[in-house]
Amino acid sequence: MKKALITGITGQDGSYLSELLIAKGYEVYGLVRRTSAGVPDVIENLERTSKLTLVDGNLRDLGTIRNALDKIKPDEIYNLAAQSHVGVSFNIPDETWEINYYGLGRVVNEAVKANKNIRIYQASTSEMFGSTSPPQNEDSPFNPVSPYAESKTKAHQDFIRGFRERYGIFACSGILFNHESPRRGKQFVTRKITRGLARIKLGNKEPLRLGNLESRRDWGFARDYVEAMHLILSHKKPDDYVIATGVSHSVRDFVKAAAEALDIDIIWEGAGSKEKGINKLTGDVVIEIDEKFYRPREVGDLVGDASKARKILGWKPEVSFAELVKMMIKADYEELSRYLKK
Ligand code: NAP
Ligand code: G4F
Repeated sequence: MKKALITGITGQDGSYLSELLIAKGYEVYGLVRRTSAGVPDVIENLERTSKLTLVDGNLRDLGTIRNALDKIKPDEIYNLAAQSHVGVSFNIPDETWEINYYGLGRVVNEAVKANKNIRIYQASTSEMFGSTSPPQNEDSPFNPVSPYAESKTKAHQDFIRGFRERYGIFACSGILFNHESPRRGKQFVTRKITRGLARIKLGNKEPLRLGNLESRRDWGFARDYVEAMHLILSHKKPDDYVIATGVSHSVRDFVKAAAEALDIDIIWEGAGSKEKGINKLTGDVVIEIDEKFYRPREVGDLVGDASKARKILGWKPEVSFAELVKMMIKADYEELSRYLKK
């Protein structure tokens, strides 16, 4: 039975990947750092039913990584742990570099010392393309514009591509474009919108405050994307792959689709930071712009060209943008209905 160690198991992708690897018969281990929030229910349940094993650790702490590798002796490592919020990375650049760059360095160095045949997956990102015009593929230049994107780019170049080319290590990057789900962190824009509008539909009068409505992202469904992670590590040759849907939408498009799924008709008034989204039926302001969510530097448009993954791995996305928005709205509406009724 193959053993996989997942860092970042408590995050959105960590939970879907755990479920996938367990279903494929892997022995799954997760590195978790202690936080006041504890582990999410989905991971707690998998651990309680002995489907996975959690090990204390932190990407900032070399000894904990060494101990985990010593104890588990994994065949594969999926490095999903990161300070993953782009906007926040402008406020905490050192912490971002410490986890995203040096953290990967610790994992790769220790993993290779323990087993030179180990397979390593790194959660790289479309943010690495930054200001490069879309569509972006594996040959597009990296032009990162945030501390998050810079740390991920250098981590990929030094410890994934670098180690692969210099030492023949089986190290791969999935260059994943944005992927979302009902398990998406609440501080990312899609989940913030689906929760905010669901709450408004349930009677809350507080407007939802957002930043830049014009930026465009290529949004897919997280469960489809963890399939790609596994396909990348299972291929005979280590390589890097763009994973994306090939279609981009603006944040405004996401708001419109989410509102439509809740039968809220929004009309827009004003411009720039004075713009407001108004519920046509009630006249209530439902969307306001708050400049605090603007970023010092913004990535305007990301559209991935995943033809290489399609051709070599046979991967393709299964869930469309419209289906994704509806799925997220349904989950948040149902969850908030239960919570607000208590
Ligand atoms: P996420 O929900 O924010 O999860 C991040 C995970 O990293 C959490 O489990 C977190 O643990 C863990 N973590 C943070 N700092 C750590 C540390 N010092 N030591 C150990 N664990 C630490 O992220 P996600 O959306 O699942 O994304 C997974 C990975 O893919 C990330 O590396 C992200 O940068 C990358 N990525 C994501 C997307 C996307 O659209 N989702 C696209 C491209 C790339 P806590 O629970 O303790 O906070
Ligand atoms: O949802 P976001 O915070 O995601 P972002 O910055 O694209 O990063 C996510 O995807 C990356 C892949 O490209 C991952 F690597 C990264 O780890 C993360 O998962 O913001 C999306 C867009 C941005 O342009 C942002 O400026 O939405 C805009 N936005 C507008 N209002 C907002 C808000 N973003 C957030 N988080 N909150 C807002 O109120």
